This record gives sequence, structure tokens and C-alpha cells, in this order.
Amino acid sequence: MMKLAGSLSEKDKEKALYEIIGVPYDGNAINKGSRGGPKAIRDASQRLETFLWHKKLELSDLLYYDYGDIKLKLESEHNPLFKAQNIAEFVLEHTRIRRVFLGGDHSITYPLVKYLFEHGEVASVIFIDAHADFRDSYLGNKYSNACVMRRIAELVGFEHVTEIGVRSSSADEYASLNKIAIYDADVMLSEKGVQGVLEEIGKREEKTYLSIDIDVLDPGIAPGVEHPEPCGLSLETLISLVQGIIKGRDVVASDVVEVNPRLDIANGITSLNAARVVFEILACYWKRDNRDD
Ligand SMILES: [Mn+2]
Repeated sequence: MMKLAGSLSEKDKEKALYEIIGVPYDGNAINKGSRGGPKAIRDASQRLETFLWHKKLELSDLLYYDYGDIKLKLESEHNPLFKAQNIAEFVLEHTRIRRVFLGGDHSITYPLVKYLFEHGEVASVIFIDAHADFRDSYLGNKYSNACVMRRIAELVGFEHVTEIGVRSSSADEYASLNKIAIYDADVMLSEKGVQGVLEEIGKREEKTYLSIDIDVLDPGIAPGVEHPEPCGLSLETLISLVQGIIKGRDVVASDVVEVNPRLDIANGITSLNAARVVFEILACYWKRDNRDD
């Protein structure tokens, strides 16, 4: 298996400060294909320079290791929560270092947060997503990727969740969103802007899980997603959010989810931009840990 570009080799994995874990699971999506997301992101990362120009950082100096993918147990195929527990079992085996998970459909975030929350590693959750994902149930499935933020809010407390970049929900979902902190996509273009949003959310020292649904980007630059939503963020705006959040919060784990290579266009732009976001997360982890502004 191809590792994410810049990863330590297996013989050096004990040196890792950060770890990458693929979760090739799309069992709770309607339109399948995001199980291919981790591989597509790894493949796309080979097309980018590992020298991050704007930060003057060589990624292979940051010491991260790509562990590969979680092995999902097929006997629990028909129970999404059993699959969720399988994911947590994998995380249990690993040491407490900052992580990046590669999805997979967005439902993977719930079991990951659940595990980390119950072990005292995460206190709050930030979603960057085009969709509210706040339905109580979707087509009879409470663990659908359309319900994931609702399940997480019920778990960690509504006051501990924040959503950024949202521009789509049902009317019923919208009525329940007043319980959480939300910055919709239009706010980035308002007077408050990205910096204003970051000043409000990025200044608390609490262990945070940052979940990035790649569909928060405009479909013009991220077409390979299950539910493309027009009028999305630019990659520059998303990167600014990632930088500010990781600078201001103790982000112990992140994910980049919903890359669906079956729905992507031929040049693989969705996977490429997702790989770029993963690189940025790793660089921001390193800058925070080395107090390098
Ligand atoms: Mn979404």
C-alpha cells in the first residue's frame, strides 16, 4: 500500500509524533464510493511537493507515520454501530499522539469521537462542513452520515460543538441548530470574515476534535462528493480556518472525510485538494508543538 507522501518508513515508525489512519468505510452513505477515499488521498499526495512552500517546511521532517487502514470486520456489515466499535478498537491500540483520520463517509467521526471523549482525550468538536448533519434519523438510520453531528452533540453536549461553513439543512434540522455555535458559509464573506470567526472559536485551550468534510469546499474544486453543495468555500479559506483553529485550540485529532473518487472528475481534483488539507493539518500540528509562528 502506498503511504501518504512524507510518511516515515515502517522501520522508523517509532519516531512518529503524528499518525495517519485510513478508515475506508462508507456503510452509512447512500451513494457509495468514499471507502476509496483514503487510497485516493494517498495517491494524490504523491503528486504534490512535500516541501510546503508557504510555510517553508519539508513535510518529511515533521515525523508522521501512515499506519494504513483500519481492518473492518465484515461479519458486522449490517450493524453500523458494531462497525463503529471496530474502529474504536483500532484506535485503542495506538499511543496518545495527534492523529489524522482519512475517511470514509462522515459517519466514521461518531465512533472516533465517542472513543476519544470517553477516554478523556476530547472535550469539544468542530465540524467544517457544507451540511448541518443534524438530522435525528435519515432513512431509518440514526448513524447515517446525515445524523453524525447530532449524535456527537448528544454525546459531548450541545455547548461543546461548533459548525463552520454550513449552507444546507432541512427545515427541521435548522430549527434545532440554535442549540449549537454555527458559522455559516456566508459569514466568511461578511465583515466578520474568517479572522472574526477564528477570534471567536479559536481561543479556548481544550482538547478538540476537528472534522473536515471536503464538501465544505465549492463543488467547482471538490466535485467528488456524495452531496455537492453550491456556493462553497475556497481552498484558501479552508486552509486559513485550519491554521487558526489548530493554533488556537489543542486539536488532538482531525479527520478529512467524504472524498468519493467514484464521483470525482478525471484529474482527481477532490483527492488532490483533500491531500493538500491533510498536509496543512500536519504542518499546523508541528507548528503548534514547536511554537513556531
Ligand atoms: Mn457534508
